[in-house]
Amino acid sequence: MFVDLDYFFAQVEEVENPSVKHKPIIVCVFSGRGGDSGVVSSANYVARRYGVKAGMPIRTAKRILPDEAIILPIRLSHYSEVSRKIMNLLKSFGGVVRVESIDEAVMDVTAVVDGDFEKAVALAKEIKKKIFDETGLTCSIGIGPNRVIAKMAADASKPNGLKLVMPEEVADFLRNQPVEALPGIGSKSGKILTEKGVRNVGDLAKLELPELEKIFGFKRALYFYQASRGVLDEPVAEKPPPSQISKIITLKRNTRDIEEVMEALSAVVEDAMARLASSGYLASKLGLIVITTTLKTITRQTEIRLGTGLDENLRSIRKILAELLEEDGELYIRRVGVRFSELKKFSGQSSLNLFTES
Ligand code: TTP
Ligand code: MG
Ligand code: MG
Repeated sequence: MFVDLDYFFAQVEEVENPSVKHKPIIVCVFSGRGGDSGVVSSANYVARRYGVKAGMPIRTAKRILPDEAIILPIRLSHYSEVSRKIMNLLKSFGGVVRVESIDEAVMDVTAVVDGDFEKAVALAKEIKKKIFDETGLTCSIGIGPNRVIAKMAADASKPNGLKLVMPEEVADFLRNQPVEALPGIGSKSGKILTEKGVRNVGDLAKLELPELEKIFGFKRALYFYQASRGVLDEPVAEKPPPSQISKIITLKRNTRDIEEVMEALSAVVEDAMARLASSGYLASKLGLIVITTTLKTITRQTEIRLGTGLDENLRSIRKILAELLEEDGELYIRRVGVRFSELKKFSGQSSLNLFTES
């Protein structure tokens, strides 16, 4: 079973402010280099009707959207919190849950439904209702004999969809899908294939392994070979725990002004904390990463209490940074980041306090 939230970031904004519901909504990542520089992160389906999509420059989106469009800055730590809540709901239904990204998860529910696809459909309906009741968000769920088919079924059912592809329907389902619908085929591979006259998955499934290997190398060729025939049967396994979570950015200009660096770091720490929280881990070490104008990398870390809040983490980072600057009067910083490490699993209670306590 594959679960993907519909227009996730934009839908969170919509649900929290229903008055914007029927308007085009785009959530943007402003680059911080001024004006409208940056890209679209998520657009609701109203905005998509105008051709707005993720990855598009904000300027382009503004040009094609009407005046009443709602343009919002990304709130990643908030979406991560919503995501974590939803992933925990999914885990409460049993089965193996592998979180694939902030808005998608693949679940092996074979044992939960005794291998019965109709029961899986009933379970998916329950899951959709639970997510909606708890968060107000819709998602799309695909069900199939393996994860590739389940993901494609979810994509094909969007938005607010539910689609089952039975084992005996796999060949028909795949035949007429465009090759780009196959997970892992991006626009680049898609283009190479189209140029060879391979337009849909049915065409792809006619190619033999050696032929694919010449174009894509063995590993990808084998994946395309199996996936296009609907026979990819990787088991669903939970992800191994991360060993660290880090985030690094380039400063707007080179500097050794502590206030300037700390201002940039506050968003960096917040973002890393959001990812830490949504991963379900707490850190006992926090490190500062500094890349100087001479391209030297300096890392230095400190112990922190499990579950420290944003302000406290910023104080720790500031202290390390002040020491570095004091030790070396020639140090000018070009890039800066933070790293949480020595992670420990935490379970149950909300980590909301991670963002609010001081
Ligand atoms: P997706 O699931 O790819 O997209 P979506 O949820 O916005 O829309 P859909 O209904 O088609 O599933 O990505 C999940 C979130 O990840 C998305 O809301 C925003 C973020 N994202 C980006 O920031 N940049 C991107 O290029 C993409 C594709 C997604
Ligand atoms: Mg989505
Ligand atoms: Mg997704």
